[in-house]
Amino acid sequence: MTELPAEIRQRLQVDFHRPRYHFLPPSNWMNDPNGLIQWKGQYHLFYQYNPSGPLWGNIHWGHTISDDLIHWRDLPIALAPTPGGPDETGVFSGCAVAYEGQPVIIYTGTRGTRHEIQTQCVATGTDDGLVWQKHAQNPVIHQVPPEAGQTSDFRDPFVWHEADGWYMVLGSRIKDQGGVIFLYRSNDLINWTYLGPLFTGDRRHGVIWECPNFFKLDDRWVLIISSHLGTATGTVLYFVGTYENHRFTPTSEGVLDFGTLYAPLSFVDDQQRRVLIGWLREARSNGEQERAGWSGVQSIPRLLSLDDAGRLHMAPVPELETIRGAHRHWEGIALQGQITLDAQGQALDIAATFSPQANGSCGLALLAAGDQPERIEIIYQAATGQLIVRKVVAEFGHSQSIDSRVVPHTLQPDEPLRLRILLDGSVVEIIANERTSLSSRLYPTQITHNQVHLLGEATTLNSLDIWEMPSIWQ
Ligand code: DQQ
Repeated sequence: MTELPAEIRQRLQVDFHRPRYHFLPPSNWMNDPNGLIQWKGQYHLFYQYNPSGPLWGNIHWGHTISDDLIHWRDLPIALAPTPGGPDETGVFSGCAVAYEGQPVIIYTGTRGTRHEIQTQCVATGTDDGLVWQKHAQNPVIHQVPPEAGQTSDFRDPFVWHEADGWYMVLGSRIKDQGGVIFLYRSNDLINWTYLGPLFTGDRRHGVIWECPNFFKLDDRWVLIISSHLGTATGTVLYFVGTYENHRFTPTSEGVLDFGTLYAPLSFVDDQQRRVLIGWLREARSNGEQERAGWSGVQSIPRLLSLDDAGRLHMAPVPELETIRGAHRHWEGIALQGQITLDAQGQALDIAATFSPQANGSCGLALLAAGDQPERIEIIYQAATGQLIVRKVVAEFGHSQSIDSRVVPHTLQPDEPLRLRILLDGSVVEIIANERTSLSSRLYPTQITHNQVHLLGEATTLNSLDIWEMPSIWQ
């Protein structure tokens, strides 16, 4: 008998590496978020999904729905490859919009065993958004613009509406140069006119650009791209600038996430909030993913804003606060070394504010167990202006592997360090001062590795709040 999604979730609940309050499918592989839309008041999240196993391949669109961006309900698969169709080897990433009273998905279909033929396709949903009909005229865009100098990377449509019609950006690459975003226009989402490259990168910005997002935020335009480094998936970059005559000119740029978050997708909800969700990649071998039976998690949705310096700010949606459980609070502690806190857990929401002196350092260790080395440390060093994430995991019961990530994070004079950390099984989302994001994964060897240590030298802890987080699936 086929196991129901709820039964699968129940069975895998004993796996303490599985997140409890982040979305992931009942089992198997998930990567990019797709088709984010608020339709008839409900949030729809689609996702790149392999229904046949926990590794990438056989890509469909999975589907889930929510009233609050936190609690999700599993729905049947929305899109599957059609044998002989333009998406016969994969239903790749894309977006969803509302058009003439119907929800419409625009996605990339692939053909060929290496997905080397990539075209853009359209599907229309029923009123409840549950059943999707592929358009008879698919593919609606099939030719890579000649200036690309290649014909195999051309994907991930992101569509928005302007006073004079619909616009689409597509991720691609220019041979021997780097990533490029191509721009199109349409009146009906079916017939598209090519308007030229919106923006072209160079080798510094990666070889292929995937999953573009392009939108106006306040009075500026933001372009987000996932930069594929050629061999493995890479980093998410953003550019802020102006948009005139169908060309984008950046005035500032930054890294959206220094860690495991990739292929994010954003949309505007009925509160006019720009909300972003990203795929939190695993950091373990294929064999381990197969043994676990699942792979891939979506980030907690984040609200986007810009500061005066043209930096992208991100904060978890406030809806997350409504599910917080038991709470502990500390304040006004002069830090001189490690303090083991009377707070434990592998699913926590943490908000901390520190004032380090010029030579100070401060942070937290999570998933720790007494003096054992296994843990993840999140440390700020004031002298170098660096945020350091150091992971130590036991291997084969004795030796340790150490993995450190060091990223720049400069504070203004008198600006405190503000850390928001969402710990959830093997997921660690870290956002410093709402503008430096570093998402990480750590797979503790024991369920008892759940202590929180406060770390610091020459630093005042202004405040620390820790909430235990529940499962969203009960
Ligand atoms: N994942 C999809 C592509 C996209 C990539 C395939 C980014 O559409 O470019 O699963 O992770």
